[in-house]
Amino acid sequence: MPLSHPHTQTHITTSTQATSPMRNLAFVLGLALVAACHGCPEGWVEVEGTCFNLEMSHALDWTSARTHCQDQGGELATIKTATGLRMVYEYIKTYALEGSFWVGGSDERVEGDWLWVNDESRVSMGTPFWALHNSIFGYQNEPSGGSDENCLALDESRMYFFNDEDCDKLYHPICMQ
Ligand SMILES: [Ca+2]
Ligand SMILES: [Ca+2]
Repeated sequence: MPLSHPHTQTHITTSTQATSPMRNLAFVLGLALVAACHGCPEGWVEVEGTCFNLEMSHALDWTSARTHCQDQGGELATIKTATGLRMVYEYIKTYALEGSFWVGGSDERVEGDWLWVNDESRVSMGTPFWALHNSIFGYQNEPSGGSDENCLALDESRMYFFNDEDCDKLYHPICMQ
């Protein structure tokens, strides 16, 4: 009877069950959705501590969109950080929402002086907020509409970056509370 070397008596452990990548993905998405809903009413999404509602059932001109939000005790949304804009973009893409959105920025009072209507603070200009457009001077940031475009939209055709638009266009309000 041959003696076996003690070091050869290794126990082969059975390989652990391969975890499904799809299951992992579902788990991560589930966490993200739970996080998105935390602290906000159902159907609203938390963006940097504020609850936003992207109102897909309404398409209104900017002034009516603002009134609609105020009627719910809120205001058209303010987006002051790149992170906040990114979160709204991710939400739009995650839920495959279509159309452009009104947010609470305006230069109606003084052309070119963009203010958030909620607190009258200045809207940050340039990248990374405002969309690019091709002009005779090459690519430049919006706004480019002058006195014809005085309301702030997240423009579907511009990857949801900021664009000044004609306030009479009918877009979905993004309300905040
Ligand atoms: Ca303007
Ligand atoms: Ca424009």
